[in-house]
Parts: sequence; C-alpha cells; structure tokens
Amino acid sequence: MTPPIKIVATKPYTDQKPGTSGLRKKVPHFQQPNYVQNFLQSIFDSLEGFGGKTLVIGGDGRFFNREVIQIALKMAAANGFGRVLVGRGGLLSTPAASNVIRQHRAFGGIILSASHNPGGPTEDFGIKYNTGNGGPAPERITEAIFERTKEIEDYRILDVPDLDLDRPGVQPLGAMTVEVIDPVADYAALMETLFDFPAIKAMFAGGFRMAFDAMSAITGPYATEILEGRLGAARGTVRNGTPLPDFGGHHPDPNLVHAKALYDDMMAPDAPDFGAASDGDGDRNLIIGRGIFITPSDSLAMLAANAHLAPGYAAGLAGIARSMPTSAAADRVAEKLGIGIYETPTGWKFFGNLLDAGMATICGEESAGTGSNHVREKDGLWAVLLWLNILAARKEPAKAIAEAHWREYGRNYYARHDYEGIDSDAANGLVDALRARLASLPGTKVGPLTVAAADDFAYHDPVDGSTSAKQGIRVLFEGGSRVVFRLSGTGTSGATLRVYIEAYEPPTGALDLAVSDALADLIAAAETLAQIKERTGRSEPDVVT
Ligand code: VG1
Ligand code: CO
Repeated sequence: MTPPIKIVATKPYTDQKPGTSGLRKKVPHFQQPNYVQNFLQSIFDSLEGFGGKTLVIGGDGRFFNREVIQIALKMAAANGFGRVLVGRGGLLSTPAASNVIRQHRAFGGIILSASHNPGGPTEDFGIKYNTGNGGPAPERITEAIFERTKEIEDYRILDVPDLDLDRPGVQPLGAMTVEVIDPVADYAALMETLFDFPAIKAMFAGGFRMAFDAMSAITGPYATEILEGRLGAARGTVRNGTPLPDFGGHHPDPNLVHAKALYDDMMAPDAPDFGAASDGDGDRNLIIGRGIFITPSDSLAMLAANAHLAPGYAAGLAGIARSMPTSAAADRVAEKLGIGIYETPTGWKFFGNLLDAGMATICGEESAGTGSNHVREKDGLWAVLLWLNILAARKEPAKAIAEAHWREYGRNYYARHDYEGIDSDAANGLVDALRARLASLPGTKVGPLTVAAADDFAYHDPVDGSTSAKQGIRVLFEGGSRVVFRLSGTGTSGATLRVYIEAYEPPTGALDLAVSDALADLIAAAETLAQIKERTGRSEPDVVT
C-alpha cells in the first residue's frame, strides 16, 4: 500500500534568497521549524514537468546532511518524482553529483553543502538546486525559488520511516524508487576517459611523490580510490581522507591559511613532488608544486596552455571562461591559441550556458575553482588530475612549468584580501560610496598610480541574452593593473568584503618578485580608495590568498 501524502501547513521565511551558490545559513537557522521543508518545496514549486522523472540527491557529509537527505527523499516522493539516485551514506561530491545528473539524464539534482564553510552543530549548512545539464540553477530559477519562498503556504511529504542509505540497491518510497549508488564509481570512470592514467601511473611507479589533503571532507574517498587505488600512488598520499561532519573542526577551505600544513610540507627541503587539496564539497583545488604555490588564476592559464597534453582535450579548446575577479593570465593563453575568452560574474552558474553552447571548454575562478565541459560544476580532483597528466607528459617539475609559462606570457601578480564578518551596513556603505564615485575616478592619482577607468561590472550573457548587474566594482589603473571590490555571496555572518588585486609584468619584466612587494602600491591604493579601515575598523584582512 502506498503511504498517504501529507500536506503540511507552513509560514514563509523572508530570508531564503540563494546566494552565489545556493542557500547557506548556520545549522541552527536551518533547524527552525519547516525551514528546510519550505525551501525544498519552493524548489519543487518552481520547476515544471518532473512527474515520474529522476532526481539526484547528495551532499558533502557535513553535520545535518543525513537529516536533510531523508526529508528531501520523502518530499521528492510526495511531489511526484519517479526515481531518486542518492549517493551511499548520502554522500556525493559536487562535481560527482553534476556527473550523475548528466550520465543518468536526470531532471535535476539537490546538492547539500556549504562548500568551503565550516561544518558542525553551530556552523554552516547549504542547499542548492542543479538543472538537467548538471549545473547550478541559473539566476532566473533561483529568483523564482526565492519568490516562492515568500508566499509558500504548505509542503508535501510522505509520512514514512527513514530509509537505509548505507545499503546500495533499490528500495521503494511510496510510488517512487530510491536507488542508493556508489558515489565514486561513475566519477572515477569519467576521469579515466579524460586523462592518460597509464602515463600518470608510470610516473608514480617511477617514484613520483605526492601529498593530497582532503581536509576531512568529501574528496577523501574519491582521491583514495583514484590516486592510491587506480594510479598507484603510495599509501598515505591522501591525508585527512575520512569525511567528518565537522571537518575535524577546521575550515575545509583549500588556501594557504587553512591548508597551511600542506603548504609548509611543500616548501620543506624534502617536499613531495606535488601537493594539492580540495574543499568541503570537492569542487575547489589548491595546487602547490615543490617550492611553489600556483595561484588559482595562474593554474587556470597553465592548465589551458597545456590541456592538449591530456587525451580528453587533445583536439584543443573551444574557448576559456573566467570570472571577472580572476586574473587575466588566461586571456593571454586564449589570445595565443586564437580562441574565445569570456568574462563572467562570480559563481559557476554563469559558465553553464557557455559550456552548453560549446563556446568554452575550460573555466576557472580565482577562488580555487577550475573545471571543464566534462561536468557543469568546478571540479577539484579533475584539476589535480590534469596537472598530474601534464607533469607526466612534460616530465618537468611544476615549478619549471610555471616559470616557463611566465617567461612566455608574462606574470599576473595576484592576491585576494578578505575582510570577514564585518558589519553589513558598513560593507554596503563602502560599496555604495565607491559606486557613487565611479564617474569621477578616472584621472585621480592615488600614490604613484593613476586611475584609468572605473565601473560596476555588468554581464550580458551571450547565449540567453540575460543581464546581471552590480557584479563588482573595478578600478583600472594606467599600465593595466587593477583592484576589484565585491561583497561575498556565500558568507553566513555579517558581510565579507573581498578585494582582488592584480598587476601584470610582461615576459621581459621582473618575474620573481614577492607577491606582496609587486602589489604594495595597489594594496595601498585599495585602502585609500575604499577607506577600508575607516569604514570597517579593520586594518588588516583576515585572509590573504
Ligand atoms: C565564493 C567564491 C566564488 C565561488 C563561490 C562558491 O563566492 O568567491 O568564486 O564560486 O564561493 O564556491 P563569494 O560570493 O563568497 O565570493 V564553493 O566551492 O563555496 O561552492
Ligand atoms: Co566548494
């Protein structure tokens, strides 16, 4: 007998607006009565034509993941989905979920994650919806979801006991079926089609040493299976490889602050040949060669310049896309290759159209996100494997590849300064004040620098014609250096101001400066222009990446 569908009355919340990547709040906030149910029902109410179709559900395993998966399953059944594919234990990395949606031609997917944000009973949780192309829902859908959350009156759910998600196989849930799948299998198979596994395997067999820090997050099982299992890397290559609900109390954010232990190891005299890390949900990557940190913006450019060495990209790239705050290093590669370069707002959802239209093959963000047309999310392990494929093909250390790249294309010195948890009004005031001065900035002298142009970035999607305005304040200086200011759309307490700083040195210029020296004038100019200290009370950023 199919269990009856319960229709439960509820009241709207006013703050369920999805940000850069889904709805993110503290766990206790999500634990308010019906908070999760309201958002999930609003997603379903904003979609059409999914009756009998397949939905993918998975999460990064953080605290509250299991509870929300059970709710999502029972609501998907009550709303009329025909089948749900769910990762064993409720686990799926974000790129793996994107792949499952695509491979199984699902209608869409629900991914539970707050990505690089910390996890635990008082830390962060998140929910986002991905469409049938495997990518994050575009703004038109996230806006419809938000509108719906403001007027929702009831939600639909099956009144049944929880399912056992640790047992692979098919089980009924009302009229729907739930299929518990191996979270790693489809993804690992996809990676084997893109990269020269025998060459990478031979490199490891020849003594190549690597350290991969999974940061107690979701990539542990993926990296262990692929690096240690299929590629023969030494046992222990993957560190912190067991996903923990609180990430061991750390921020699963692969940058030089939160992955400092890995960084220190990679700078030591006996460092492994190659180091990498990934974030909470497995879509970001940190790349550190022996003795050299490769910035994400540089990594994007270097991967694009060398991608043809991997079988999956041997035919060349159609184009490269990067988010606006990402450095222009990739632009120089695109120019040399004679392919398109696209500049989008921050957030992976803006790459989907370009990838679907075949205009871009590789995409990247300065925030340690890189990916390609193999899925519709950024993909941490993919970037690591592409680096390994390039290292195996070129038979040179990462440091030599980076330095040769700069000698050919020049170097975009780059840093991002984050001021976290600042007062929201102060943050908005800072941005508003800059915005008000945009027209009068050109010609202004700031220290030794002169402003050449200033604007508020607006994106016109060349595929669907949509426009996204107010995506970051850009101040360009004479000589081509720049500073960008924007507020984070993923933080969960107060506001986070991000200041992106970039200066270009041509191939004939100084290529081995310390980044802080190369950017010193620009950092001072950013402070002067935005009055950061005066407005936020902060004299130093919390995180420099
Ligand atoms: C940040 C990054 C952005 C990234 C987003 C989601 O957004 O800057 O590049 O796409 O996080 O990444 P914001 O709005 O806080 O700057 V993930 O790995 O947290 O899903
Ligand atoms: Co992430």
